[in-house]
Amino acid sequence: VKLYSNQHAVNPRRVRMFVAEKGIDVDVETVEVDIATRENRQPPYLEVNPLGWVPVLELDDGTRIAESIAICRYFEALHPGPPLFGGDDPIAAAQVEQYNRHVEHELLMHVTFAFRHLHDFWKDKIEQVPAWGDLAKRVATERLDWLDGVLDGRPWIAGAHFSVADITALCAIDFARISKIRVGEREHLSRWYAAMKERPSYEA
Ligand SMILES: N[C@@H](CCC(=O)N[C@@H](CS)C(=O)NCC(=O)O)C(=O)O
Repeated sequence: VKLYSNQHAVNPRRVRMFVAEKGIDVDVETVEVDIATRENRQPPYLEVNPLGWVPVLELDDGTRIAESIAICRYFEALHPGPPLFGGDDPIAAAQVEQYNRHVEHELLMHVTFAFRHLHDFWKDKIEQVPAWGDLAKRVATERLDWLDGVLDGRPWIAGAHFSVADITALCAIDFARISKIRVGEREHLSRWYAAMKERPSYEA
């Protein structure tokens, strides 16, 4: 299988961390796609993903999966252990889904908007709306307070067990640094972040 990826980008890292956490022994050939030169927005990459995003997983039969959580779910179905989507327990699965979506929509999305609308990397590449970036940065910072509260009294975001929600949050938080949004003194988030850094998947 091939993974169309970018080593600096946040969403491909989610997939790499997921694969590392699973300990999957699968031969994934990484194809680096250069976002800086807009390679992802031109043919032939647009045939791989007409939306121009990475990551995309391409199976040996040519099937493409072009959404990071869909890729993770594919690997989860093939390799159920350790369960990173809550496993067979309906409540645990619902909690993981809830928190992963909360982290995606409340934190990662705003971190992404802050980067896209404020950082020089995107200058002359996309239409930047700085006021949108400022607002997104403020919201992302507030969401770190929310996440600090979530982690009060529990080791991982969805509860007792490490899950894909932790991977999404870690990737969002590391990616936020480029926009000068940081964990700072938040007690529970700091403890969780230190634990995340200890995991071998952190280097993925
Ligand atoms: N929801 C998609 C989002 C993918 C996405 O935002 N990818 C970014 C990199 S992290 C990208 O390809 N950006 C290139 C661009 O905007 O041109 C997923 O999770 O797979």
